[in-house]
Amino acid sequence: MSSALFLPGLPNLSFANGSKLQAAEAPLFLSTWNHGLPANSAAIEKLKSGGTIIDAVEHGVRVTENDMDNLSVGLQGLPDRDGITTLDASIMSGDGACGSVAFVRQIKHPVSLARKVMEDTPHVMLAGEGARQFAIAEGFPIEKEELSPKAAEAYEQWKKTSNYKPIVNIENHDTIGMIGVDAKGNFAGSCTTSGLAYKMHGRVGDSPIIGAGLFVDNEVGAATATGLGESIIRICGSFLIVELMRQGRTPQEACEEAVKRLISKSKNVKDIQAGFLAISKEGLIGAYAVHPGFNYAKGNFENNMLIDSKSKF
Ligand code: SD4
Repeated sequence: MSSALFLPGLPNLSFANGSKLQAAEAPLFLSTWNHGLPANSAAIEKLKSGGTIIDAVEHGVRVTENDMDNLSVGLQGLPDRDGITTLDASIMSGDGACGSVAFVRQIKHPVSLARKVMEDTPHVMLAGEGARQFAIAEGFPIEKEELSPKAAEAYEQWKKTSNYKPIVNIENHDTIGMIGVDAKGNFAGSCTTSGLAYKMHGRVGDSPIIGAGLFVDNEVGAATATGLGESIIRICGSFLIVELMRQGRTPQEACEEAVKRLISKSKNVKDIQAGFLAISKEGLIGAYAVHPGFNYAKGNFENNMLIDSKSKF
């Protein structure tokens, strides 16, 4: 028997670009890239065991933060130019509560620290040493500051040329952004990354910036982003998508418009990859990227599968 519940969504719709969107099942999670699959599974398990939607999106992406093979999320991620791994993360619920941490060191689960900022401080964002001090005060373990063997090897290679040039889909466009909705229509989202490899020390990307890497509003839906953070920040990508949905665009139309906007505000688009995911309160989903190669995981109580996003080029 089906355990999935259904949002009072719209029937299947077709759009001019040929994409077919389905009224989505709730609970439902969308997460960026291959690592979205295990993250979705953990989020679904969390809901099944009685957790809330915010518990689910936190626990989902903690799996990625823990994954030693992942070189773009968590402390095992590739370092900045100075050989230091610094992390960015955010979390948001559909009632407007949100928290984030940026440029934080030695914390294994920045998404959980972001949640503490949201719940236990009057602030939205803590950065750098202040975020680390807050983590210590909250009893988070402080990890040894050393690169994982894979990251150390990659950094040694990189130092031979010290050439910084993002490469579409290959270098490190692997942030995990997760958005989800429960059976009652409560939305939440999370986003966590070690940011661009070999970035300048102190650089912060889109992932911890509410409205850029993540935005959630129960009245409308949710959106998240992955890719070159600078290009996403410039257009307030996730906020833009949610606002376009508020004005009546479907999630797919909104993601496509955000990519169009991003392209119009960026130089050297051939070297820039960015991708967006969205869910509307009607239960529709959207996904779109600048270039081919962006995929995402869609999971509910019955299925969890990888889907290739459409792209502009
Ligand atoms: C950033 N958006 O820091 C992140 C990087 C990313 O996949 O998505 N990597 O700009």
